[in-house]
Amino acid sequence: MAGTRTLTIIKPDAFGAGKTGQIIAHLEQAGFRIRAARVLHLTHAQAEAFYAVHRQRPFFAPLTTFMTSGPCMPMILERADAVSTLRTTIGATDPAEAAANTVRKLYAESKERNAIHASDSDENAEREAGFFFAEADRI
Ligand code: 3AN
Repeated sequence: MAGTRTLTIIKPDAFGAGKTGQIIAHLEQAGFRIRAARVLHLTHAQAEAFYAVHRQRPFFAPLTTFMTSGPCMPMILERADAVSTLRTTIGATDPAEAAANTVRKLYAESKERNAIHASDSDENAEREAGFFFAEADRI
């Protein structure tokens, strides 16, 4: 059965551009409720650990540089069928390919600076939630 929680990150481009409020409103209107949230500026070591699965990809260095370029905002979100619904809500990795009214279509600049992260499986949602939040930080 699909899980009810997922992990999102409002990335440094969107956070720095002051789009956080609009993105959270979009997520809440899609039925998500915030169960944990924080603001932090990732170190390179943290960004490399978070994206370790992409270590061999050509975009790994620019991705970790971008993710450490300013503060970001990880959140645990809850609703039914959380992982797949959030993936649909944020849209394709490249905003040029994202469907109308998705977060990336509305707020992302490019495939590299694409406003928001969302876990791609229940297993990764649990791992990524644990990366940013202790049990005591969640409601
Ligand atoms: P998504 O964020 O849509 O799940 P992933 O997990 O394939 O996409 O990639 C993680 C992040 O790496 C993306 N959010 C994007 O910022 C970056 N990325 C992915 N593919 C590329 C690419 N071909 N060129 C540049 N950056 C990329």
